[in-house]
Amino acid sequence: MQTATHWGAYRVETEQGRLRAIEPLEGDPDPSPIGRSMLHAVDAACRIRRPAVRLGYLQRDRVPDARARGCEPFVEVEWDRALDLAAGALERIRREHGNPSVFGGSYGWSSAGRFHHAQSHVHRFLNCLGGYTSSVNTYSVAAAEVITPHVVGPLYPLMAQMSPWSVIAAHTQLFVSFGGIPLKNTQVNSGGVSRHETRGWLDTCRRGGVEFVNVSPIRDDLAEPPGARWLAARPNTDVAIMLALAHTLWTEQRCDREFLDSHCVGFERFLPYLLGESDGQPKDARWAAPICGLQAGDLLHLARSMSSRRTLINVSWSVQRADHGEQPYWMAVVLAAMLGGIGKPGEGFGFGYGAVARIGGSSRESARPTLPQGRNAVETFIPVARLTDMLMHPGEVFDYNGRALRYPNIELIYWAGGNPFHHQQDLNRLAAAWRRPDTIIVHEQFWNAHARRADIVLPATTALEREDIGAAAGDNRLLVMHRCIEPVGEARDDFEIFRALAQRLGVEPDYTENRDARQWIESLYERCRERNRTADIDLPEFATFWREGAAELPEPAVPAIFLQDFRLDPQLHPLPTPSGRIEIFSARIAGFGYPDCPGHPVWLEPYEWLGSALATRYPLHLISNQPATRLHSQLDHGCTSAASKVQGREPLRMHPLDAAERGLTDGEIVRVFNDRGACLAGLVLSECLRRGVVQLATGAWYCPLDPAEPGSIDVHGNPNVLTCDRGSSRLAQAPTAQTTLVEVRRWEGTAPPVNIFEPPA
Ligand SMILES: Nc1nc2c(c(=O)[nH]1)N[C@H]1C(S)=C(S)[C@@H](COP(=O)(O)OP(=O)(O)OC[C@H]3O[C@@H](n4cnc5c(=O)[nH]c(N)nc54)[C@H](O)[C@@H]3O)O[C@H]1N2
Ligand SMILES: Nc1nc2c(c(=O)[nH]1)N[C@H]1C(S)=C(S)[C@@H](COP(=O)(O)OP(=O)(O)OC[C@H]3O[C@@H](n4cnc5c(=O)[nH]c(N)nc54)[C@H](O)[C@@H]3O)O[C@H]1N2
Ligand SMILES: [Mo]
Repeated sequence: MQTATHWGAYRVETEQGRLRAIEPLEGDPDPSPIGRSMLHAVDAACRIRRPAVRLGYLQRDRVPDARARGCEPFVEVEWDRALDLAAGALERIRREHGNPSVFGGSYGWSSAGRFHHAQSHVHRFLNCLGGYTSSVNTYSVAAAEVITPHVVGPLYPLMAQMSPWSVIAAHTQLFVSFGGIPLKNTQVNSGGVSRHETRGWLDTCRRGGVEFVNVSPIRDDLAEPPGARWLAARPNTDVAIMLALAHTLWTEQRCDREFLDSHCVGFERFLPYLLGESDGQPKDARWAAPICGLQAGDLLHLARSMSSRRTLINVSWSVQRADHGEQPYWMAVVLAAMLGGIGKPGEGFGFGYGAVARIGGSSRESARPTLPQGRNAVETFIPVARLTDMLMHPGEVFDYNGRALRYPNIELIYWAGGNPFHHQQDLNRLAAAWRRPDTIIVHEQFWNAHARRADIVLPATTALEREDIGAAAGDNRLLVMHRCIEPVGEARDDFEIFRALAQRLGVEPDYTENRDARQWIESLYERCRERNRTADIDLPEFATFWREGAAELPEPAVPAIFLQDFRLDPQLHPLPTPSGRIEIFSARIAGFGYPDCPGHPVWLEPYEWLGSALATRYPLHLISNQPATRLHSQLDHGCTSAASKVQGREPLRMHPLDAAERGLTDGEIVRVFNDRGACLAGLVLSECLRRGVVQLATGAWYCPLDPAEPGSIDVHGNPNVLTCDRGSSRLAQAPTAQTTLVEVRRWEGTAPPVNIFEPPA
């Protein structure tokens, strides 16, 4: 038997109905160690085995107190009782407050598998009931998603067209990456990855002589190939660096002025800013050096190397997960335009090489099976990271991408397949806001912080307990996912839970279309096969696919060169921007009149950073990046993640000299804090960090010492008790997790136990 996960494909062996072994599927050159965690995680003590309802919610006729959410014991109930309660709440709240009062954004990665995709089922189910308040954009790339359509075109089509590694290996001479190419992240791909190839491609690049420059606060963001040049920049200062490079290109006549004329608009509106004619400050290397903490000479040298080699500029997704995160993406495009290599093989810009496995992979655009979600009759939405603001400020107006929107009044939250108590910034603020709605319904597999803060908890199966199809954009393989074991406890598929609710609410035929899960899987496959046939791609019929376990999609015959058509003929192949060209100045954005996102890229100080006054109190910049040992909060209780912990806490990396200044030693428990919150972590000393920067990956299950006390210290090491919940700008309102200052001190005395992996009372 086999299964597919976001971190790879695995062969599964069972014995008497229990998992015996999970091994990477043959043919994967670089499988992920995250897979090892699955074996014992699936039926760990923290697995949710039965439906459960918060005590106060069951007794709400007597004690109607939503404030007790997260602090009260749960009562296990029969499925029928739980479903009646959930259906009753959906019925009552929609009647009393209308469908916009139901929040069904349900953001999150859920599990791989095209049919049992929990978030899609939430949407489909709520659409059958007349709709819900939704969310737009992602935590991953929200600022990029909103800025790039104004500048070069919609983000996802652009990323799908980016040149594959084979082109880079053959043509690029200098690969300059802001935020590195962290191989830890290429373990993962949304929807799955059948072969991990990035490490191999980086080695091919090395053998081909590609030089790498890593502009990042952390050296091992580009550990392979070895020998990359490290420019240890202060976090959130990438735009200042890029401006200085641009200034050098211009003043040393290293610009491609022809390309700026023929393929871009608005350079003349940007130039006075670059040269300081509009504000008295030239954005030269001498100006940038003290901002970014690099030598002016290094910046001049880099600009000269970039203009004399075939250069690719890559910006990691993390770079835009920050205050004014729109700017580095815009400015990277402007810098690449000034170099003039856009559309030539191995030159120009790239977004997110190293963010996930698929970027730089070679695949032909073709259909994958997808569950139709129906139409949402409610128009109310929020930019995804404005979750807490929405709950705190119903009725308030806010800006988003040229529009004034109003936060709805939310009375019911429905969530399946995501963990806001992992992903949202400033968890203390979220915890307070979470007490406001009337009802919170969650489908979960494990008793994590999110499940513990629900009223009605419905236990969901894992992918190992159900059949499905594994397939991801950018991956050339469709995989059969077998039902390897019976559901643990009384867990049910999300689909079956919604079917039972739909039946109670009179919309079962709309939701199921009279198909069971196997019939759905077959029909999604056949629809995908049909759509591929119109593109001359042949897939086997379903029975053959199921028997053989996999189907291959063809790779493109010739690797695509990113934006080559546009380069060759911008009239015939215009970009999908207002002018059809690269917008160095955007009249549309300028027309919005946002001081935090004007008409061309600019350096704007983040609300907190190492150059701000706050750094005297909180002198360390916290990077809360993606964890190497798990997917976000998923499998934090598995062996791979557990092995990385220090005294049971999430590891916090710090430069040895910063530790010495504070009298801290490797391996001890420290308290990380700022005005928003505090957590414990286990100290790891490393010279891979720039001084003044500490790193604590996301995903340790949030475990406040006293959940009833607002702002109680998290004893496990979740960085989102420290991050700030502010939008990147009025344009994108994107999350800004990477803009965070903290201080670190020794934790005196015995550290409180981490009991989050035991089920709640
Ligand atoms: N500080 C900081 N915060 C961040 C980030 C950062 O870099 N720094 N990164 C952000 C980014 S980019 C992202 S994408 C988000 C990720 O945030 P999420 O996607 O919300 O994180 P996950 O831990 O993957 O949560 C998925 C949840 O779904 C559950 N689940 C899995 N499969 C199923 C299923 O089939 N059914 C049901 N019902 N549940 C299922 C899992 O148990 C898990 O609790 O975090 C964001 N938060
Ligand atoms: N193993 C694993 N892989 C994953 C995930 C996971 O949870 N686990 N999550 C996946 C998801 S959802 C996403 S969105 C992608 C995210 O992909 P990214 O956003 O690229 O990932 P991060 O690890 O957050 O950041 C990469 C590096 O950027 C650097 N960095 C941070 N801030 C700055 C800055 O201001 N300037 C510069 N120059 N560098 C900076 C940090 O040192 C960090 O290590 O990863 C995916 N891959
Ligand atoms: Mo993400």
